[in-house]
Amino acid sequence: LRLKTALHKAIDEQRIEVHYQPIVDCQSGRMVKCEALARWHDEEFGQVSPAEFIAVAEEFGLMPELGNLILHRALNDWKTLQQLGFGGIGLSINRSTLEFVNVEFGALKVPELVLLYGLDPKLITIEITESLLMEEHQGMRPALYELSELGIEVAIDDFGTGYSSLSYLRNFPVKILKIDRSFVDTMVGELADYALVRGIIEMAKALGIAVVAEGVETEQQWSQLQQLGCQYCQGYLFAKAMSVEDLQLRLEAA
Ligand code: G
Ligand code: G
Ligand code: MN
Ligand code: NA
Repeated sequence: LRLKTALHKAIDEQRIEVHYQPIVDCQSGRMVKCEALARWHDEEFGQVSPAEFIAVAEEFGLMPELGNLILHRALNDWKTLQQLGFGGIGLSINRSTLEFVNVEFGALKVPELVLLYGLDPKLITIEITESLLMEEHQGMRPALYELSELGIEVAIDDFGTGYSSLSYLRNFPVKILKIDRSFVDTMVGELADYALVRGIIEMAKALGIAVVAEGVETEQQWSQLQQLGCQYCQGYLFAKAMSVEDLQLRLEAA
């Protein structure tokens, strides 16, 4: 597969970039953290979506290297921002199944790296998907508890799209739910989706879990989410993912 070969080369040459999308507090509208999103521009294939190249990396065993590269990039960028005086912004990092299941390369390294880069673990969030909890991989539970004991928060990404068993919200140290953007897309107008979003927010509140609404694109969505008591929003209404240089300019201008 040519894409695999190109990806392997890009990883070796460290040509995978990381962009950052702001997550804002619904009360103040201020950026409180950013989600790290991997970006790959290849000469031959052009801009390849992370959904695609991460799947390729997983299939061909390139995930440990790719995951580590992304992790180092993001933590290093955050260290730089901290040195520039922007130390209060949180960083949310996606970790895929294989990065968690393979303990040797996986989650156990995150706490060590966070400390190595001199970052406050309380500023770090690890995003995982529901399927990861459903499958009950060995080593998953201790890995998540190790994160949370250090103060790193665990977020469930794309919440509502998977096979949502609510029991894992009790059984795992989950601090944040990210409502999938497919619900936010249609919550204005579709009563069922509005009710679903409201239900998720209320349930999370009862469990002491914070909610991030993803894919917020309109003022109307934002004001409804504020009224429902959603804590955080993320989406093009606020900003798209940007390079660390652009993020720095944005922080300096604020
Ligand atoms: O940035 P974009 O919306 O195109 O991301 C598409 C998908 O790729 C999302 O599901 C996102 O979670 C995933 N993704 C982006 N960056 C990373 C990453 O660094 N690691 C993992 N595991 N997934 C990522
Ligand atoms: O699966 P995950 O939530 O990690 O992926 C986030 C993806 O959603 C990224 O690819 C990001 O670029 C995309 N995204 C973020 N905000 C918006 C938005 O407001 N609208 C749309 N359509 N996509 C968004
Ligand atoms: Mn995510
Ligand atoms: Na998501």
